[in-house]
Amino acid sequence: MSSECKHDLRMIFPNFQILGNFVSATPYGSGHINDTYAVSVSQGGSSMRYIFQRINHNIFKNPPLLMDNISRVTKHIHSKIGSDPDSTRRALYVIPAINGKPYFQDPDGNYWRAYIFVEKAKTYDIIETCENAYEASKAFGKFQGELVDLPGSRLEETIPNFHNTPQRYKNFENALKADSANRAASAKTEIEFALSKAKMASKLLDLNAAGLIPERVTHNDTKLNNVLIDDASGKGVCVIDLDTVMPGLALYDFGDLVRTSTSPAAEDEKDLSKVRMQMPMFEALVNGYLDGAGSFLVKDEVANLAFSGKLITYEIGLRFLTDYLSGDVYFKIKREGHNLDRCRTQFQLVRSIEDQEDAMNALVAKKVR
Ligand code: ADP
Ligand code: GN1
Ligand code: MG
Repeated sequence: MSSECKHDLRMIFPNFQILGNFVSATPYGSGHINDTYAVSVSQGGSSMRYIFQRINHNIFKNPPLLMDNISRVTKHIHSKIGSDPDSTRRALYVIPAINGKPYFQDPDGNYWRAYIFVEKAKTYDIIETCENAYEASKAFGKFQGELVDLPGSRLEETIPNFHNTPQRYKNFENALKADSANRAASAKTEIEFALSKAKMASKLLDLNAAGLIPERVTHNDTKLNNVLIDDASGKGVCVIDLDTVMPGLALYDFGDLVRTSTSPAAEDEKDLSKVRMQMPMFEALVNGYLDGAGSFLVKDEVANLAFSGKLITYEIGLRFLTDYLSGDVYFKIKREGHNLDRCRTQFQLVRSIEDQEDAMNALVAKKVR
């Protein structure tokens, strides 16, 4: 087993329908949830890579149902792409296990899946250019559009209430009350900020309950590093990380794009003066999203594009704060106080969005006039 790998991928590999010999495995990417590996395989004299992932089953309680969602979604998108020679780069392609299932369960109870590795493309942890913002947003908008006619029953909710902000707020209140890791005293400013913004938590759910914005099939985790950008063309090539594709609101997806693609700072940046909502990036996101999703969006979705950015940034900030208060039980961390650092950038970005919200709304209104 490679010394950097927590798991023995050589033992997992033969359980999937891949012809060829295992060569090596290395931990890959910067996701906060699953264990991801790039696996090199020798096939007919050339080297091929695959993505292997151990699904985090503490977080996703029912991996077989989750993989059923992903199989349905990827097959549907592939049926639209058709025989394009680049098809296995344009949508994730699930490699079946030897037993025909879209996953393999190892003797320790871990669930594994394998995807074709999308080569000649990369993910960005920090936004670099307006073009990338435009392309990422267009790709996620298009992804939502491709799933408008997904046949069959409602997708399984892989994490119930995932973007239910009032519920996320309650979870924060409970963690604060319990203060199980004895950390509340070290997060006073952030706790006060979280409490002061509670009022906005229910706005999108209220609009949904009033019949003004519809439930759709949405991605729900549209952070910038969940879309692959083509190295040569700079175009969005493939939407990845489909664990949370399920019923949701379109604005959850746009909001998370604003959260992750308008600030020039890392999600865990310690220097908060670097964190800010940049209007040219927001404009690129709006343009990309309207070009990608465009025609199916209703009036109240468009009118809340800027607000969704503020709300989702607040919501993820609440989740980081909750996890910090609970002793880091959810998000992977690399240093002490990591979740508090992440929370601080989110709340700083909420402030920056608030400062510019009128201008953001005016920009959107001008586009759709
Ligand atoms: P997590 O849920 O932990 O965020 P992801 O599914 O987003 O896991 O995968 C982590 C990283 O692995 C991604 O950000 C991306 O860089 C890379 N990755 C995932 N799937 C593929 C793929 N099929 N081809 C190339 N890279 C991929
Ligand atoms: C997680 O899996 P990843 O790293 O793409 C999280 C998102 C958060 C994000 C914050 C299933 O996303 O909801 O917004 O971290 N995914 C899950 O960076 O909780
Ligand atoms: Mg991810």
